Amino acid sequence: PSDTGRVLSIQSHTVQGYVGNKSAVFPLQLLGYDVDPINSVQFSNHTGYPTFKGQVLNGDQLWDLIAGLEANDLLFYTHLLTGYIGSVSFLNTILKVVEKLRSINPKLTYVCDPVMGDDGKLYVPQELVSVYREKVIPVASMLTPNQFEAEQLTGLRIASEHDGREACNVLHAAGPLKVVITSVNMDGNLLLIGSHKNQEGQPPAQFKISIPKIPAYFTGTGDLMTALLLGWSNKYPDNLERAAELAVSSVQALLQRTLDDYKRSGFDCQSSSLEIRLIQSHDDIRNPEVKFKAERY
Ligand code: ATP
Ligand code: PLP
Ligand code: PXL
Repeated sequence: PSDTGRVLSIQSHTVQGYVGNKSAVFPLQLLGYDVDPINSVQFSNHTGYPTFKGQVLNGDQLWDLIAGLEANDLLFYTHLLTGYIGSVSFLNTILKVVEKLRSINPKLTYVCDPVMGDDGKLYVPQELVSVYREKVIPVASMLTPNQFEAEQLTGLRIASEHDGREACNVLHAAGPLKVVITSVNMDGNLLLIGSHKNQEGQPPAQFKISIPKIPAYFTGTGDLMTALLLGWSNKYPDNLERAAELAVSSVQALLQRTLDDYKRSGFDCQSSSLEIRLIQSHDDIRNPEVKFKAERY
């Protein structure tokens, strides 16, 4: 429990636009963290554009960077953050990284966004699902799946709030003390469901935050959300509700600014995914006004 930390963030880099490390590093720095990014890919832009170019880091190349840090005694981290991972071999190397970092700091917090898909569709190879389920979830401290990912990991269908809470229970049983299902579609709106297992043998403290759905599609918001949840839950280690309120409030202020900005320029916001106005939202990240409140179950 501390106000700051040193985060190793293994995520995508895009030259243009904000996904992966581009949407996680700046906010964490604004919240006072030292962030060391490893870029799992370097692409021209995110993959939702008509085309993209660039390079993919493989597991051996990731391990090479870790070995370089270790050789200079530079492997002390308080947090590891991972997002979109495209292959089983890279994910297996991440598991080696977790083990290595914990051998140096047994208290390392591993925040895992198990990015696999959305809206009923996988966008990673099917084999990744079982690696996440069997090997990654057990070593994660905090997990931030969306509805589809929570379903993939638990085998449950999430059709109600009750199902969402049950999925959190199943995920806790596999390891992580903190679980946030970042969005569940409910009657056209979004619901965030949070769950914090404080004490062994006790049921977890659970809550929800209702979020009106903005009629547009954004890219990189999941990565931003997980980074903010890491940042705030480290500052409020016993209050996941508070951390989630702060994170959601920042994201919503940023999305509103993004939408307003596109509209001002006469852009048709339904026609394609919007690039978030991350830098312009620095005040909303540093000092969010809490407009979205958690309701306890
Ligand atoms: P991942 O695949 O990285 O696990 P995800 O699919 O949950 O993430 P998003 O669906 O982008 O990521 O949602 C992350 C957060 O962004 C949500 O909790 C919500 O607060 C916000 N958000 C995203 N899109 C919208 C939208 N159209 N309207 C309102 N809020 C949104
Ligand atoms: N589409 C593709 C092809 C992706 O690789 C990703 C990666 O995470 C996404 C969509 C998801 O973006 P988000 O994290 O905003 O849900
Ligand atoms: O936001 C997730 C993400 C991560 N990495 C790359 C992406 C995306 C979303 O499109 O293209 C390369």
